[in-house]
Amino acid sequence: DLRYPDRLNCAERLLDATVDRLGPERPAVLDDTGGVWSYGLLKEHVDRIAHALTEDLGVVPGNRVLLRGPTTPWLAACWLAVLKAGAVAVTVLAAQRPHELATVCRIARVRHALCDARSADDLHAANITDLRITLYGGNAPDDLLRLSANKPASYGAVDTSADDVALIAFTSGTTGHPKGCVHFHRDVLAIADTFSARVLRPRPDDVFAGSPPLGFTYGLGGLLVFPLHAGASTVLTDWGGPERLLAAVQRHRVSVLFTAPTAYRAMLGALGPYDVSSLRRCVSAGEHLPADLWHAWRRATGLRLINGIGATEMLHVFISAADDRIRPGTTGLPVPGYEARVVGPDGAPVPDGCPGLLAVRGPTGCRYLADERQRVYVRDGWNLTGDTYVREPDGYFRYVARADDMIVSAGYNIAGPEVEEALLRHPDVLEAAVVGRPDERRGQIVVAHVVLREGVPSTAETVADIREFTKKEIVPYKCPREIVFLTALPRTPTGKLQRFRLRSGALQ
Ligand code: 3SK
Repeated sequence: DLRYPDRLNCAERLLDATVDRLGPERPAVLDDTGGVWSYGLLKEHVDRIAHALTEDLGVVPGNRVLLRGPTTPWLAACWLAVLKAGAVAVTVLAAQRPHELATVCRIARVRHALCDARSADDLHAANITDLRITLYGGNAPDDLLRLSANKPASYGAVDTSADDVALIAFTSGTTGHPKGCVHFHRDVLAIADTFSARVLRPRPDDVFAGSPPLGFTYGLGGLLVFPLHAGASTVLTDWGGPERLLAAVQRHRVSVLFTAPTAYRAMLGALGPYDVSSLRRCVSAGEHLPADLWHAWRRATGLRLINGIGATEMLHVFISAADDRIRPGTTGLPVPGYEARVVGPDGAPVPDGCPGLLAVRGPTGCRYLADERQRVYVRDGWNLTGDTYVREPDGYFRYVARADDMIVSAGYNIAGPEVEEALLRHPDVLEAAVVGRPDERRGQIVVAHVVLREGVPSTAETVADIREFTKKEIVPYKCPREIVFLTALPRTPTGKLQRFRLRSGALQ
């Protein structure tokens, strides 16, 4: 039942209600140094910080508060405290640069910033007027954790409305133009009551971990909201490559893993020495999951990856499947609570089996902050995510490409991801990204950008070999006309491919 009471503070529901239900002793948050906070201790820290925010920093309900720092238990505590105090959390990635931070603060009218002392330089360098910056985790006398240490251990959450704004999340901007997405208190609970409760189905004895940062709603949901909602534990630490994540899985006996296809591929190459037998749920989202990777993970671990598509605009995942409903090569079925369909340019549904634009609606949806692009994203109540999909006759949704990643060459429509999947089957190819490049004769030509596995020479012979290989895998008109070797693909801090940088040819 997704009807919520009119008055609702989601942080209180995630934290205080869980303490009431399961008691204060259960482990809530773990860090990578062996630190464990019980639910009782997490609540104490959150409540003391909420006191300091309101009594010392002058935060009042409705204020927008920027949160910036690496993934740590303290960042999570600050997020919960801001919401308990009735203020609005504006989440950014620790990697965002001064000019991006200034843009976010301007768009979201941010008044306060809580920043990990280690990430302070860029925020100071942004030189944002009327922004009160408070650091946490440092040695300054006015450090937030010092201010909060002597505050009362209990704070009565502000009685927010279910429709009050809880957070403003910025899209990672694969196009380079950030947009702020507004989400209400009820939205935060809705993602837990839909994808988490109906597809993931976590248990209180689960231990969550993963790579997406809390500044990305994929990480916020997967590594904070879902575990707290289930009364489970979560490992909050920064992603430091496949070995670090695998070591965390082994050390904390992680059972629920959230990451993206690129990371699953990287972990496959590093799996050997690690014991990952504690894993029972592995979620893949953020990018298209190729079927060959799904099968390789299954062979290596015995586990079926739970694929999903989500969006910052929708807050979290809205198409997915678990257990016997998983069909490799597809994203899955609409998450209970959401509806999805595939439409043509006029917004009318196209027949099953035909590609079109993915349209979705449900308990969460896009509300851009003061941005004209709202009218493009939401039409007739349906959110148009910008993905090209096919709906199969039995209701499964299959990803084709991002709508603007379709390449039209000599009159043929070519989906970049299909060519990438073929390239990835070549044993020397570690990563691949395919874009269309303007061409006088053909309109566009298919250009592949390839990261080779370690030790493979980037020679003309390798190009010829990969070309020959792809010709056997896909019809020749889809095969790359040009292959460019790169040492890494350009990605946003959340790991999304920046195709616009490849299209410009600037990286060659
Ligand atoms: O892929 C995304 O952009 C995303 C965003 C929010 C939540 C989940 C996902 C996968």
